[in-house]
Amino acid sequence: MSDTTTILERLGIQSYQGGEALHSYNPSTGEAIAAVKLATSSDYEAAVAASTEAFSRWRLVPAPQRGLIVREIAEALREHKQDLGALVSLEMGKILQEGLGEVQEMIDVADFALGLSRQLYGMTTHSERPGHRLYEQWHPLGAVGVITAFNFPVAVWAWNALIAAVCGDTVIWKPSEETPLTAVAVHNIAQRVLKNHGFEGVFTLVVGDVPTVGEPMLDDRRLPLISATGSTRMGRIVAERVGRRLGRTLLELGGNNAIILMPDADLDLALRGCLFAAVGTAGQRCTTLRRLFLHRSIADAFRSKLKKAYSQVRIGDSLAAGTLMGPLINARAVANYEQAIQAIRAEGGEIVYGGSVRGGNFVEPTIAVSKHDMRIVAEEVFAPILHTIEFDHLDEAIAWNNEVPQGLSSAIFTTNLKSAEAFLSPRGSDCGIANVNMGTSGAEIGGAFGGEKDTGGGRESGSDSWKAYMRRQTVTINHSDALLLAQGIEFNFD
Ligand code: UN1
Repeated sequence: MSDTTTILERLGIQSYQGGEALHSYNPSTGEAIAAVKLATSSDYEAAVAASTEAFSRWRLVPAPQRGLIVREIAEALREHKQDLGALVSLEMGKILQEGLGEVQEMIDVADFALGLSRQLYGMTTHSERPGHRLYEQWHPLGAVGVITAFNFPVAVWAWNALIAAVCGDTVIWKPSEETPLTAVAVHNIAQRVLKNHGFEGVFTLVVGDVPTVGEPMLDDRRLPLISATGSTRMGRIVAERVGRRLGRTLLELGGNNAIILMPDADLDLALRGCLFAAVGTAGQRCTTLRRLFLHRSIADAFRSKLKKAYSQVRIGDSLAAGTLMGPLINARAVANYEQAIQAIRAEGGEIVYGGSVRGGNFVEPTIAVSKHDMRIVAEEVFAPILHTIEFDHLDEAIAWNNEVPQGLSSAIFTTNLKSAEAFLSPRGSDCGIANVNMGTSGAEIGGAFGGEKDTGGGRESGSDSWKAYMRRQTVTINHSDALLLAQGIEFNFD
């Protein structure tokens, strides 16, 4: 496809011709797009060496100056937004609007990181001793390992890398093996800026497999923090292995997100919110709406509206104009979709819309009528399958919202203040994200992003998530002439 060639050329990507190559496939067509050199163990070692060398200098650059370099990266991303967005769409399969949105998310984080570079505040408090000053300061942590997933192949790297960079860390990036090209493109863009400042090693990219790159990262004491996005299964392995060496982890794992639809809700608003949250990115966001709790009094009517809306979702090539839902990432994802459909039927659920594979990696967005306690309902299936579940009382819906192992995102649609506040109260949603009158996905970067329980507990992107990338140092300075001990201890030796 000549369009593809032009995009790759403009982004400076040349297909690798050698033996140890990783091929990237367009999930819409199954065709190979280009190949990338697969990293060896010595490539990994070289990346860690470059990263730790760069850290020894980067940590001494004042944070606001680091911010200015990140600002240049933001400018470079702005220049390449169209091509990068198209490449994300081509390689990952999300529609172009969402591909562009993902690049915008990187730009937004870069802008946030620039401001943050002047706001890495430490607090000061009053010492109990006269002539003493007590305060906290935040120092860079070191070379940080960032492992990203295919579904947000570049934005999640930016959440981590651009914040870590203003904090004074360097970053070693292991992207998903499904999406190496977007990683190479983004890395090259950032690299051109860093090179101008003599800081190439601040970001290193290692496109490699789990045994050669992923596992060594987990065991590598030179990487004080591993930030990983992916399945709960993967997160458990990361937490255990990194925990064994008492390293830090920042985990952003599976979600099983729900919306509670109250009878007093604005149903047109809710329809739009549910549609984007359930069908957007073909159900492959960690924030995708998977469970819709419908108040019994409006359940049938809303399900009919939803089915009508689903019938208007055009499924097709991710880059084609008018497509609202692209393909799943690969054949394994399609098989998981089919298994989940079977499991729903086997457990007594009913498929009332969709449920079939269209060919290739394309599947139909699916609506099921399910029960809250079906086993399959507790699982995160990375596909556009929406369980609709009827409830009678808000308390019951909140309990069901919370009963799954995951705890990422949640929402309620209501015009009743009391219902909204109950959902947000300590007896309400147990998730890291709780929305009112909007869907579960599409969070802004300014908030802290992440969730509880099997979602891993990490927070990334906005707010004070930066603290995860720094080490805190508590400092006490004695500017008196006496050596006073805290807690009033006397310790005299003559
Ligand atoms: C993810 O799916 O891993 O809130 C991240 C959202 C996006 C990020 C999703 N801003 O849906």
